[in-house]
Parts: sequence; C-alpha cells; structure tokens
Amino acid sequence: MFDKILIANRGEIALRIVRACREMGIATVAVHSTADSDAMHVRMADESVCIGPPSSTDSYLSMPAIISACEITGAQAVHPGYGFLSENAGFAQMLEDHGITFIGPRAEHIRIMGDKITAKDTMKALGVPCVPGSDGGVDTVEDALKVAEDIGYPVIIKATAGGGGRGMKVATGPSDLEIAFRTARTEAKAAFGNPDVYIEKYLQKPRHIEIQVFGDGKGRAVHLGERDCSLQRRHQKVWEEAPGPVITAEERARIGKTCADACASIQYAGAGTIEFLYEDGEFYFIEMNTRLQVEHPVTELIYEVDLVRQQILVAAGYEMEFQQEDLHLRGHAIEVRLNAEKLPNFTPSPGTITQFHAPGGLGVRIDSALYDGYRIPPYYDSLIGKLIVFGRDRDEALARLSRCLGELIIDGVDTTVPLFAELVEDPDIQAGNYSIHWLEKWLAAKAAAGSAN
Ligand code: MV4
Repeated sequence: MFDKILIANRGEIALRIVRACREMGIATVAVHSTADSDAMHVRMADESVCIGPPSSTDSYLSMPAIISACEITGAQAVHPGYGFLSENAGFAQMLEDHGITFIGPRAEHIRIMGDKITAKDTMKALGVPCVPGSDGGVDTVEDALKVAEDIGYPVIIKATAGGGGRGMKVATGPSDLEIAFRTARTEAKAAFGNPDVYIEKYLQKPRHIEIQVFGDGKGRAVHLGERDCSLQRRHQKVWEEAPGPVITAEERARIGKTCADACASIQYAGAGTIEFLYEDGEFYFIEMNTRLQVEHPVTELIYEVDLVRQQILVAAGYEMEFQQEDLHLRGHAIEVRLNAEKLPNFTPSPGTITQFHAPGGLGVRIDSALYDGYRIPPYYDSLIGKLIVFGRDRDEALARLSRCLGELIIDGVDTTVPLFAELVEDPDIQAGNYSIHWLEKWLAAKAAAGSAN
C-alpha cells in the first residue's frame, strides 16, 4: 500500500480524500495556491506544498508544479478528485512516466471517454444502449440532413470534444439543420480546437440517470445502481438522489449489469459514471465520466461503501472489497449542493463566513471545508459544501432534508440554501415528478411571478 498520497485538489473533495487516507493509515500531502493558505484541506493534511498563485491554471492545473510537489514530499500516488486534472489523460500519462501512480483509470480510458464520438462507438460496441443517431461523426450538411431524415426531427448536434452541455445545438427541421450544423462546427472548432460533431435524436423530456461503476482494472467490475441528477441549472447539478425515484429494481439490475459488463470487458480501473438519458422506460447512453463525481456520497450511503477507499485499494493493486453479490441497496439518499451564490441569479458570492453551524443527527452527512471565519476566495468553483441525508425511504429522506435545512446556518455569504428550502416542499419534487427541464422552468416561473408583484 502507498505510504503517502498527494491530493491534487482543494475544498470539500480534498478533505474527503484526506479522511479516507487517514482511515487507511496513509499520510497525505495537500497542495494549494497562495489564495488557499488558510484552507481546511491544508490544515487537515499531514503536510502541504504551495504550488502557485491563485489562478488555477498556474496552481491546481499545473502539472509540473504537482509533479515537483510529489518529488519533494515523496508522495507515491496522486488523487485528482473531480474537476481540475481528474480527466486529463496527459496528466495520468505524465505521472506514470515519473513513476507516480494516478488514482484513477488508465490514460487510454480517459482519452476514449473524453472524445464523445469514440466514447459512444465504444459503448455501442459493448452493448450499451445509445441514443439513435449518426454512426460516428458527420462531416457535411448533406450527411447531416440524411441522418436527421433517418432518425426524425428534432435532432441535436453535439461536439465530440464537448460534453457536460458544451457545444450543443438543436434543430427542429431541415430548414434550421444547416445553420445549426455549421454553427455547431464553427463553435466546436473555436472552443475546443476540434470541429467534429455528431447527431442524435433530441429527447424532449428525459431524466438524467447515471450509473456508478467500479472496476478492478483486471476484468472485474460492479455497478452501484443509479443516481437521478435531473435537477440542474445551466448544466450544473443542484440536487441529486439515489436510488432514482422512478427506476425499478429490474431496470437497475439490467442497466447496471450492462454497464458493469462493459467496464469489465475493457478492464476499467476505479470509479466511473455512465450517464444516460431516461425516457419512457428506456436508457440512452450519452457520456461516461472517468472520475469520482461530486455526488458520489448518495451512492456511498445507500450501498454502505467508501468509494475513495476502493479507488486507493485498486490503484495500489489490491482487489476491491466487494463483488456484485455483496452490494445491496438500502434506503434513500439525497444530496443538495451548497453554493456560495446569490439567488435568484446564482451570482457567485465569495466572502467571509461569520457563522457556520452544521446540522447533525441520524442519517446526516456534511461534506464541506467550511469553518467559522473562513474566507471563500473568488477564484474557484462556488461549491462550499454538500448536505447529504439518508432515510429508510424517500419520504424519510425528504423530511430529514427539510429538518436539516432548518438547522443549517451559513452566515456571511449568500448561499443556495433558501432554494432547497423551497424545493423540498414542492409537490412535484415530493412526488419525484421531474425531468431535466423541471428546475429551469420552475425558476423561470418564479422569476415571472416575482416581477409581476
Ligand atoms: C441530450 C438531450 C436531449 N437529447 N441529448 C446536456 C449535457 C450533456 N451531458 C448532454 N445533454 C443533453 N443531451 C439528446 N439526444 C438533452 C441534454 C440536456 C440535459 C441533459 C442532462 C441534464 C440536463 C440537461 C439540460 C439540457 C439538455
């Protein structure tokens, strides 16, 4: 096992990784920018290295700085967390070239899944159900029109180098396909340096359902059910739950096995998430994320596993601590993302935390790097914590969430907490009756009602 791991991240996820390491008896190295000298992840780690100025490009994204920090401290492995360098195949490769273990999948798998056309081709060949669309990329307007005619309108044009909602255009008929196609290519070239696009049938009212997978890198893989992450604003998730409110045990077992088998056959290593759109009882693959996700705690709570611990074990060449038959779903978990943002426009709200009080009690988990007096720097993501609740069933989780939101105190900055206080009481949310468009529609309706008063 590793003696020492360097954590190439900040905030709550850096702390999450320190916690797993400490329970495993592994020493930790935090890295930080000059803006994060007082951050909790620096205080909690066994040692720390300042790797650069506030700008992420020159600190948390600086591969030479991070590799130097490994060499100075003798860290044998790097956990990248999420975001930053977590899905950078070049970084995984560079670490390997320096004899340092990347705690994540092989560079090859990161690269495959980073190119959305290759990812889809790969998944399709492995028997994973995909959205009907072009076979690979589409290079000309003529081909685009042919594909769209075939699958029927509306269609969506996506950049192969995009993902997470970047570089997409919808066309409702042949008359607007040409412009959508040309715009998509031009924007993809400008944004990603790669103009390649592909076409899919546009699903009008799906849910976002993602399957958690985990592989040992040697041909064994399991699934840990799904998360429903349909509640998003501008492609940012705000509320995630597991299990999905409308997914049956049969559906879970079936799509879960399909995903696990696909990961097994490519000898996938570590944690991964296979994203689907789900509509009318069917799953359609869209993307795969080759990292630990922000919302992993809801899965940890219902399956009683420590995903970061398993990542470390597998990266060190050990077996994961479970097989599929050991994994049993129990209860229901909901996560809400606590962002330092001012409603109604979700404007970033950095500043000093004057008072922080976390809720507690049965079935409550807070993953946060906040403390009284902490100054939230303006340079990074506005996520300041996650409130995760567990209940025996969904209704108990909702009641617990409502209770926790009442106990939670974050003073000094604006946060998204008031949004959740409203959502948890909403009849559609309570019924689990929402699609990927529900939240944006609800926010728009609220804004319209507000301006009418
Ligand atoms: C789609 C879609 C409808 N049909 N693909 C947006 C993020 C990226 N991961 C995929 N996205 C979508 N792909 C087809 N064929 C609608 C979306 C989409 C979406 C997906 C998940 C969660 C929120 C969303 C919000 C708008 C659009």
